[in-house]
Amino acid sequence: MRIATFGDLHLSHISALDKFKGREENLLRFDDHLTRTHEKIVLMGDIFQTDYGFYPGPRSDILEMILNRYPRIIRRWGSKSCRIIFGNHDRITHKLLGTVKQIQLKKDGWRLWFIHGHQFDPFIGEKQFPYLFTWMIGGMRRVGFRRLADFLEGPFYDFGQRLFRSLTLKAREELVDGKNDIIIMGHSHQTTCLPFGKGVYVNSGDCFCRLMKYISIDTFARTVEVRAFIPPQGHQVIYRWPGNAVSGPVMELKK
Ligand SMILES: [Mn+2]
Repeated sequence: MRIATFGDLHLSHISALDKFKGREENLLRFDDHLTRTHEKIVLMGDIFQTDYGFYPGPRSDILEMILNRYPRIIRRWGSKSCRIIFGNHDRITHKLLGTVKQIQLKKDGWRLWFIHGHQFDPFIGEKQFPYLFTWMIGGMRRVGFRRLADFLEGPFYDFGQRLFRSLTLKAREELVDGKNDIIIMGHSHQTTCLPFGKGVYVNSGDCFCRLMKYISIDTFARTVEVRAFIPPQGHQVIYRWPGNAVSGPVMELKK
């Protein structure tokens, strides 16, 4: 089975806050490509930024506004071949849309575990206080401090994720124990493909208009690739497992 996964789109309810800028066409084109080349699609969480409302915390009215901004792709994501995992920014979709915490799959003798990964982040976990921080960043964007907000959500966040490597450490523990063969996470925004033991931990990182990254898993051929989508129907391999490696120019420089 060929499975495509991606996440951390952070779709938001108004343009000023939406890093995807409401460009639904890009998502539809991306979906055309993925569904043409894969049998199953898994969305890895933080698809919806539900906590950028006027007061802190996740909000169902905000979610509804986001769903109304992206009606066609939301309809496609509701199809049988697509599953959605929730992240820390869209936990409320568990109740409201029936998204799941994780997927454990056994296919062609391979054990795969899909989970957003905030559960292993010491700063977030299941706690509520990070909503306040996120909401403040949303507030900064509203009042025009976009560059400060970008810094906090970009380099500052990256630094913390690299320093603590908590998702990587969790994945390593699970893989070295031999409990899983492939672990797929999101959340860290760090594009990753790290072999541990006989398995591999992969993370496609974030996914924005200018650089739409995804993971392509083939359980029959037993390969995992981290790819960048090249519209309309192409892709570039960033990492491949087993094997290496970065191939071609590093797309991330274009970001
Ligand atoms: Mn997250």
